[in-house]
Amino acid sequence: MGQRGSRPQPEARVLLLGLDSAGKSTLLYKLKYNESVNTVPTIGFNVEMIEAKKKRETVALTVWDVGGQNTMRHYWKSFYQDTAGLVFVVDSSNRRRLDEARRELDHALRSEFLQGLPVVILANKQDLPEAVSVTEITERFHLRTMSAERDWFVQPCSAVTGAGLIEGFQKVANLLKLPSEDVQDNIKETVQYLRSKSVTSMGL
Ligand SMILES: Nc1nc2c(ncn2[C@@H]2O[C@H](COP(=O)(O)OP(=O)(O)OP(=O)(O)O)[C@@H](O)[C@H]2O)c(=O)[nH]1
Ligand SMILES: [Mg+2]
Repeated sequence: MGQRGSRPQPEARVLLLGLDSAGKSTLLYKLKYNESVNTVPTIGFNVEMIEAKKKRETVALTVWDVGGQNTMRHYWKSFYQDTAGLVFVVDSSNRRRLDEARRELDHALRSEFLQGLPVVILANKQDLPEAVSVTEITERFHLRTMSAERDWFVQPCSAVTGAGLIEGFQKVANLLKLPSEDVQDNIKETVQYLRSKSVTSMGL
């Protein structure tokens, strides 16, 4: 991109959070490589670059997938700065953990770095018969009360079939505000560094 004097491709950072086993890494690999990968719990983070349309432009999204186990949640805040949009993944088949997921989302959204940012909730594992609906997730997460603070959207999806994944990331690309040029330059530098080292994941 950025050929023949055209503006460089816009860049934005998207943070992928959710409880352990929600399906974050599975869906990121499905989206990026269209492959079903047997994941292990993420102790650290994975990072992948994907593209999405924003109006008439193509935006490069740097997606940071941070482990969701209890001990990992403590590190989530180190990834907040310069984030333009949040994608929060929920295991829709695990009704028992919906309140825990909601609490963790509420806690993250209280951070000053995430004020006003759009959040797309991916209601994952919709391929399973016990999956709860978008309506139930909207109610259980009290999302309607959040409307004054930020844009939000609930997208049903399945990391196994791939259904709904592109739509979810398309939605966050549409809702997010592109960061300042300085932040975009920082993102580019980070991406170049990661590429030069062939790093797509790192332990913490
Ligand atoms: N049926 C079904 N299983 C899924 C889906 N997405 C993920 N899984 C399974 O859920 C388990 C956990 O998936 P991961 O992608 O490792 O979950 P994670 O959110 O990255 O978990 P942490 O790295 O611990 O935070 C794996 O066994 C996946 O195969 C889905 O959409 N449907
Ligand atoms: Mg993971």
